[in-house]
Amino acid sequence: MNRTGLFITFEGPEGAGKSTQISLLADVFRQRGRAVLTTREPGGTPLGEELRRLVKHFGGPGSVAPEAELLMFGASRAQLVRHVIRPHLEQGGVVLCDRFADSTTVYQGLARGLDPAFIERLHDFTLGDCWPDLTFVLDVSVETGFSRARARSQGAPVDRIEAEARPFHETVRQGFLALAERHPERFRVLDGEAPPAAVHRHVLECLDHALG
Ligand code: Z5A
Repeated sequence: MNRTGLFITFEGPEGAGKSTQISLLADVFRQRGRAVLTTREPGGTPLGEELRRLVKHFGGPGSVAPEAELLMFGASRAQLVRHVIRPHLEQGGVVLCDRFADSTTVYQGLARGLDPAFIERLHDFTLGDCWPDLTFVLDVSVETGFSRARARSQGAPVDRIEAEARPFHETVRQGFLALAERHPERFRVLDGEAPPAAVHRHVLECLDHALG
């Protein structure tokens, strides 16, 4: 892929503050005169948004098989990469994405227990070489994530995945930390429990350091 842009993703447990930080960072890039595109997974394209609704809220008869869930996330990502992310990067723009392939590695691989080797092959198929340049993991405890999410939804879990039990979300948190440790060149782990302005400052410090 011939690209001159910058691709940054934000990951972490639910309620970690990803959307908040993406919005703050997008403003900084705009002030610096960069063409910024913010997007999210699942979603970010008309097809992806349909898949998002299904994968989060499917309420028809029968549960969603983990294998089907994995492929829905993969389908949404394949579409997003080809129709949105790659074209913007090829034009030299900045892409800020709320979750990406690492969420699949952690949620479907570690927490759902699907075959990690197959997930790697799925990443090859859906992304090719379109991996992020930098990935921030905003680390928060499961309690903090739950209480932020529940405050927003006035007490009720808002989707199928959020409604999973506490050990599932603990596995997710530990999974992101382990992944970051395995790939220190791409990942930066930040304390997502700090106030939003402090997290934002750390994001900018990491970014300025990474970009020289
Ligand atoms: N999923 C998957 O299983 N496999 C995949 O491949 C992908 C995703 C891509 C998507 O749900 C679900 O799909 C997700 C993973 C799964 N399920 N779970 N769990 P989503 O997109 O609806 O939700 P989310 O990604 O989990 O994010 P979120 O809950 O919307 O939260 P957030 O974007 O990280 O946080 P926020 O919206 O910026 O902040 C949440 C609240 O906390 C809000 O009221 C803020 O004002 C507040 N906040 C933010 N930062 C702070 C700080 N620093 N201090 C205090 N309060 C804060």
